[in-house]
Amino acid sequence: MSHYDAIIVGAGMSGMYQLIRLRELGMKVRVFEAGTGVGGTWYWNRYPGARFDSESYSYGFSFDPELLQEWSWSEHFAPQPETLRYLNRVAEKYDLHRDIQFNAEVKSAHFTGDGWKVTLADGSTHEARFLITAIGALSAHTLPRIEGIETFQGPSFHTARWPKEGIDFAGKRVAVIGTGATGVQTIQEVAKTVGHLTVFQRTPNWCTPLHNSRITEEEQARIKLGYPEMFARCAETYACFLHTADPRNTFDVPKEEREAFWEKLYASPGFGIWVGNFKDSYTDRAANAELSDFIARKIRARVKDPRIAEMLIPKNHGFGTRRVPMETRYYEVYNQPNVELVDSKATPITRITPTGLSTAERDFEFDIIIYATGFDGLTGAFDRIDIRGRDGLSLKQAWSGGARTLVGMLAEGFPNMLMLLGPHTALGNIPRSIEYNVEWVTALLAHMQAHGLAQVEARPEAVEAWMQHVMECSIGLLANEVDSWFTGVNKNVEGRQTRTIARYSGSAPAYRARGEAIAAGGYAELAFTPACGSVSNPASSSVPA
Ligand code: NA7
Repeated sequence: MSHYDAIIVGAGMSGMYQLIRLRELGMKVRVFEAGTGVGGTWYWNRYPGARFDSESYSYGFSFDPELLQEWSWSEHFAPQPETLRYLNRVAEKYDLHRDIQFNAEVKSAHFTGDGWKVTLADGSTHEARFLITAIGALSAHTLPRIEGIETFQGPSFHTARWPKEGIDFAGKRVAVIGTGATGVQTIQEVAKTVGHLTVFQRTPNWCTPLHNSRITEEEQARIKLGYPEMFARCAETYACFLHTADPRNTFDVPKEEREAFWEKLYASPGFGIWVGNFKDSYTDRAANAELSDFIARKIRARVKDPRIAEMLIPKNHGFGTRRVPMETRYYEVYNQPNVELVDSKATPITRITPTGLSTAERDFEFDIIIYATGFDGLTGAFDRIDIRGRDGLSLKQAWSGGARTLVGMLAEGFPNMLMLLGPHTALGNIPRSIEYNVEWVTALLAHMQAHGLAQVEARPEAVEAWMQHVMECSIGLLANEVDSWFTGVNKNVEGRQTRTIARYSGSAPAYRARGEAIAAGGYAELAFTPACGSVSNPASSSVPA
């Protein structure tokens, strides 16, 4: 059995950055990664058309000024292969591979009383004082629960398990199941070369134009000069994007001016139309209906067949209450004669067959089936590892009524387990959250080193207070009334059928303020055990800063 100071699970952006920081503390670290390379989300999601919806330069790591100047993003919203090249460059620069074991799927992690024992799929066991999960918020992919799924004889893929060599669609009959952010990116790309495409849509989403473009030399120079200001801007906004809500309420603005504002947002690149809209867009029902009506008119203008246009306009939720897929000529795909849209709510898929699939109405034949059916979000990746804390407590069981955390990074009953993208962390522009969480965890571990502390755990009352705050932040959000991974719903997963307050919906600055307050207060919300002392009641032991 090998021994480390810390084991990090996952070599995506969070695992990579945490490894860099823990080396600076002089810790002996091992990263276990199921894939054969670094990159996490950008390693696994190789489906055609995968790309950023956040501006490339706002998404990259900010911690290394030299890297910021060295790396030149080619497009405002970079495609997946470029992002993976970027992350490989980071790994190379910091020589990360020497501490990462690839093809290493973590099956279980058990707290031993002193630290953690981790078992891999190959049966090997490894021990460490700290367990750091860097397993992503959207990484546990889910296939649909449809009978016969294993019987299809042609190639079929979940978008998050795309073959590295790619797929040729020319002349092929292709099915895409699912129309979330991933399905939309896939559909608009596959439609360019496909023989015939059939899209199975259960719930339409409100999609808006990405307006991607190449970065000119002039823009590149401006971007590189402006990094400090740009990251400062990200630090101020609600979700760390370059865009943030307009301070006005919808109906405080005269109708004509409102329409002009929406037209401008619709014609602008990126998430502005979603997160840069009037501040009551997702809390005021009438405001949301007005905005939804504007987007519906856009869809009607772009889709030639009015019947298809109506099928593509969501009727059960308002604009922005689920993740808004960003698109490039997505709606125009449905004007192609070789593309068909099937309403999977009206006629659900009943069976996957050796040659295609069946609905209650029809049998379809396909050469390729693509499952763009999403992820068991936020807690799914935790559920897939047998994590057991103090006295054998199972994390899955502890969280069966919903995850309970302190700032998304610690859980009661799981000493020395630190979560980098745990539930209830600030989401939005994910790498900005990752960098903050890594810095916070690193500062905590440095504090423990400096004070000779062996164990840390969230105090029950601190978890309770944080959970109250998470609940309060979600009050009044129209998104609470809609099924999606935002509300912890995934129809393909047992136990994920009903809506919960699954994520933190406060602002990123408010989230960081909590983190700062905990650190500045000498970590009074955490219970520590001194290095050579016996394990005492975590609720009563505490060491001042
Ligand atoms: P999403 O947004 O969860 O979308 C999954 C899609 O798959 C969605 O349209 C589902 O319909 C559909 N789905 C799932 N199961 C079925 C079955 N059985 N039949 C028909 N359709 C089905 O996942 P994405 O990968 O697109 O995006 C996830 C996040 O990754 C995204 O938000 C970005 O932040 C990055 P439903 O809506 O449930 O009716």
